[in-house]
Amino acid sequence: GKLRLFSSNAIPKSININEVDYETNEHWTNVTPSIVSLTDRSLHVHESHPVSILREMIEQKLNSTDKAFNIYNNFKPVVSVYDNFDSLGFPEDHPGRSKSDTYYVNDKHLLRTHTSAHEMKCFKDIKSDQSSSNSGRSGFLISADVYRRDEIDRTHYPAFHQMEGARIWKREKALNSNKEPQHIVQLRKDIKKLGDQLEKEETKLIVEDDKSLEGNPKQDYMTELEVELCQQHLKRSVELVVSEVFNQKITSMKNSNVADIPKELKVRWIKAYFPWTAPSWEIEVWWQGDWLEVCGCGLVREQVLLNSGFEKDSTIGWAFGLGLDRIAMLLFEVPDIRLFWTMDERFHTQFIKGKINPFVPYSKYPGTLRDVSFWLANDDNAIEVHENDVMEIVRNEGGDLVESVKLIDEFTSSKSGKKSLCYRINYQSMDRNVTNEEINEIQEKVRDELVNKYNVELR
Ligand code: FA5
Ligand code: MG
Repeated sequence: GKLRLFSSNAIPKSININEVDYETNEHWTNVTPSIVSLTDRSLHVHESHPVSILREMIEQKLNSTDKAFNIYNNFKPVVSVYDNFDSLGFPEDHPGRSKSDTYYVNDKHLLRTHTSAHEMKCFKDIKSDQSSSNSGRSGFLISADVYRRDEIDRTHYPAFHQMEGARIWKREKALNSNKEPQHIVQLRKDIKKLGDQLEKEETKLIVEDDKSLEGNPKQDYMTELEVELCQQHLKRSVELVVSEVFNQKITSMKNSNVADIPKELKVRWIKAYFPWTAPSWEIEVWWQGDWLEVCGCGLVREQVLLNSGFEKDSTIGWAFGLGLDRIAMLLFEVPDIRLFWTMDERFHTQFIKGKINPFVPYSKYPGTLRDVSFWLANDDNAIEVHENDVMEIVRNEGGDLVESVKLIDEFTSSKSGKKSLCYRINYQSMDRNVTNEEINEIQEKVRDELVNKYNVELR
């Protein structure tokens, strides 16, 4: 859905985020006060927050065998355009870069859209540990809040959480042809350890894996054997995370005598594309009748390793990026992603560090529907904008009272050639009753803003 924009609203000269002042840029700045207010919450490090409980569970599992991973949980959300996109080889015209999908602070800074923005920094840390012969670790886990302009509903929120993981191996040339190089020997050992751990879980994974690399080619600098082993290590590591998390859920269901306990865990590997990994995959988990997209991953492109200071041909490795919120919603039976951001104690007091228990709704408040219909301007000076811009107005005025926004009617008048749109907004609070007066006031502001920013003609 595209709408037409006339004037852009006034933006302040500078914006303060996490105690830093950023100069704004009239062509780029599109962060809003309601988004900025999320940037200092750091929910993923609040001990008893579901997202944090999940994060710790995964960190512990992955570091349980050989403590290979450095852990980073305190990176701030404003990053450079270079770190978020360029360093990872995103082409200039990649849609992820557009203002309709990404929150820009100015032309050089944005709210990270993924935790991959910190890969280079963390690879550099490993490299400098190696150089100082601080034996060091060979991987990292980064958890953080990430931001994307998106629609609003029960499972979509403009902020969510990811965990990035990576492992590398230093390559060694074989000393003689009878012996495999040390890193191959090491990889085989590491894979075996993961396999042994997976075997121990009570509910075993049933894995569907199309291993063909057709349309998902390997990098030239790696041998076929390296690709095969690195891929196995990556997939077994991600499977271990999935297995751990879902087995803990199944155990907690057994303890509370839930009837509908799954007897097996189906997962599937699908080919994917990311600019900084090759080959690349995504994993999905079958849960209560749906495939849940959990994680994207792949073998790290050598260019990223070179950008991070590793010598040519010296290193191979993998990376993954896992979405935490949807898994946390499922583990803790949280019906609406906005609950993670509520300030209501009745939500937060229900959870404790290290434990999975289902959320008990503390009360249900009715929603209130309001429609807004308008004619779009039909003028040569109009500027095209994305439907997300409309979502933004509603979100700005209504904040977390907005449960959903749906386009319910759309037609073009045969007489005037003008287009009419009707959006239905559901106002609903997770934690209190909202009054009609309050909603009318918000709805009035939404209508005003639509006129101010888009020059629409209200119906
Ligand atoms: C990425 O963000 C890549 N950075 C992942 C990656 C890392 C690939 C390292 C390769 C190497 P993607 O946009 O698919 O990819 O998001 C990754 C995961 O985040 C998804 O699988 C999903 O679980 C979660 N996710 C994505 N968008 C949302 C959203 N709007 N709300 C909640 N979770 C989301
Ligand atoms: Mg995806």
